[in-house]
Amino acid sequence: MKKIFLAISKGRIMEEALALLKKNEIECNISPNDSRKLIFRTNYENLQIIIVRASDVPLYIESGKVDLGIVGKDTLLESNVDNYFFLKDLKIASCKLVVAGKKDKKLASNMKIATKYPSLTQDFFLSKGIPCSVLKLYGSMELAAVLNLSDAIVDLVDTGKTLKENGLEEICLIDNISSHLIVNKSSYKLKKNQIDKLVNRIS
Ligand code: PRT
Ligand code: MG
Repeated sequence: MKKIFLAISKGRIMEEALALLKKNEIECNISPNDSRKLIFRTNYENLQIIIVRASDVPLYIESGKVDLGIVGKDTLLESNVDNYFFLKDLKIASCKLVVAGKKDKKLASNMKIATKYPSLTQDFFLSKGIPCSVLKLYGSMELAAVLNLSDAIVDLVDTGKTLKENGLEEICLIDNISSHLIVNKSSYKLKKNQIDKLVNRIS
């Protein structure tokens, strides 16, 4: 039986993904929460779990070094990687991708948008026929809108608390987001039976 490598995004996706696997009786031999290891053996056949930064998952899958990935749809929309197949919407780490700004802000031509998703932001505004300029930031997009560094932001919203506490509001929805299970295209050809069996197991 061939080894199967599954990359899981660090942070909140990891928490929910490990819980989902556990519910289906798949567990790491050592808990990734209590260890500095990066590769974990599991109790399921030849499955090994790798914990990586969310935005690195698409590259690991593209390279084929890792067969499967659990990654946010936001990260997939932003990446330009495409040699993977979508296997399943795991419906975990759900949130919304939105344009947000100060009260009563509307979408308008030549807005300056702060975001950690420059590529999908450009695609979204282009699809609306609204030209915009994008400011790539790495943390706390909300601050950019509050300080008028940008006219609006493109960011993820879960409870809405962060927007509210900073006096911001949703302007429009771009997409509903959750974590997807994806597979490298050649891995799927080579290990189809093993992968299908694993996917069916994760219900
Ligand atoms: O370093 P990087 O931020 O890329 O990754 P990370 O290791 O910090 O991971 P983490 O934990 O931030 O997880 C990122 C992934 O979780 C995203 O790619 C999404 O697919 C998913 N996810 C789900 C979220 C949220 N919900 C979410 N609410 N990622 C981030 N947020 C942030 C949002 O950016 C905002 O700052 O939470 C804040 C809003 O939350 P509410 O509840 O106040 O609305
Ligand atoms: Mg984060």
